[in-house]
Amino acid sequence: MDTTAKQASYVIDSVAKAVANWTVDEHARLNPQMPERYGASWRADWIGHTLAQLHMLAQAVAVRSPVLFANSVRWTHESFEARGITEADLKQNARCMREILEKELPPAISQNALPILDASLTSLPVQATDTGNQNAGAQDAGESLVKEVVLKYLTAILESDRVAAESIVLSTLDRGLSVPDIYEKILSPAQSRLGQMWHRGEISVADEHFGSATTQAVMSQLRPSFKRADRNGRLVVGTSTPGDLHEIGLQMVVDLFELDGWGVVYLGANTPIADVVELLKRRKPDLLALSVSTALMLRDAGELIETVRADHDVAQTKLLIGGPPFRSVEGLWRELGADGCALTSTEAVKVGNMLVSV
Ligand code: B12
Repeated sequence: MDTTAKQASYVIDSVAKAVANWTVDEHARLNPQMPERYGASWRADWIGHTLAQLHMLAQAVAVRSPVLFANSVRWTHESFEARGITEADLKQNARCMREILEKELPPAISQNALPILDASLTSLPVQATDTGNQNAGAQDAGESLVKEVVLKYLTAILESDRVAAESIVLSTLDRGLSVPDIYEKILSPAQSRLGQMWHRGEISVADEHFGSATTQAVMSQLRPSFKRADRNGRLVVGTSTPGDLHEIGLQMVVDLFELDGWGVVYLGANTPIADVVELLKRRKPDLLALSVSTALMLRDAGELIETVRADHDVAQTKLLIGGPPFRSVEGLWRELGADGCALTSTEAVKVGNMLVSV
């Protein structure tokens, strides 16, 4: 990561609370009918939204990506419009935020942030979204089986029926699907679909939690049917950044490395950077697989990579990165200093093998 951009990013985060309050004050001054339109919690709600935008702007500044911020703004608008919040108000809020940032930030900082904010207010072309691989597998022979199973699995989840959900997926083993197929064509698209429904306010957080817990239970039950290749002597450590609570994508990735014959040290979600480095020193893996589940974790991912690179004991560890933000912003993994990037778990194993063979 560029040092100046990174510093600007931290400054934006540190002033975010104050800027969010001033932005909402200004927004309400220009639109006195806000309390009436958005109800008793209007102020807290808009401060929450503005804060979220500022934190995302900070991440986009750190990795110097207007596309990242524009995608996030568009993504937020989709969700807010589904909840009755108008595009006009969201744009007005963004304009007020811009005004405050321009007034309050030192020019050395604002020159990193304002062009990124401005690009989102104009018609910046948006690249692919991060809604996940919902159509994975649609083109092959098992297409109709896969579609049917995803639908039945989601229905069982929405009915809170864990036993039915588990047996729907586990029975596909007898119908010829492999574990990687089940991960990529059933569980992964089902999780993405749950995310989309939650984003649009169609299901509750509880439904999403139930679905994710069920997916993890299914994955554990698939382990006895793993057909592992002979051990190849390679070792991968799988981790995510501090504060990242998503673990399903990373778990899929490391499971497929295991099937390919690799030894796996899976750290799961939310691992402190110092502890990752200490483990790398102790285990000396061939590969570090770093999962970044949302754009809000990008700067920490960059910090983790920089810390690994700065420690001469582990600096040479090959570093593979992946997760939803890399689907929508080309070249982002290079900006963070990784050696390679993959968008799915099957691709992760291919790229991982390539990285350690050179
Ligand atoms: C389940 C879920 C959660 C659960 C996670 C539970 C768990 N035990 O894992 C919980 C409730 C904790 C959660 C919280 C949040 N979430 Co969430 N979550 C999801 C959801 C619905 C599914 C994630 C998932 O399991 N996907 C399935 C896996 C298989 O897909 P994947 O992660 O993309 O992984 C694949 C690839 O990316 C790749 N990959 C992944 N890791 C790696 C690593 C390497 C090395 C490689 C090579 C490849 C690779 O391979 C995987 C397999 O193909 C997604 C929606 C979605 N579209 O994915 C939102 C989503 C990721 N969450 C989102 C958000 C915003 C949040 C919150 C900020 C919400 C909030 N306001 O609190 C918090 C953040 C909490 C935190 N600090 O981390 C957003 C991110 C948006 C963005 N622009 O960045 C999403 C996209 C939902 C949305 N509607 O906007 N979430």
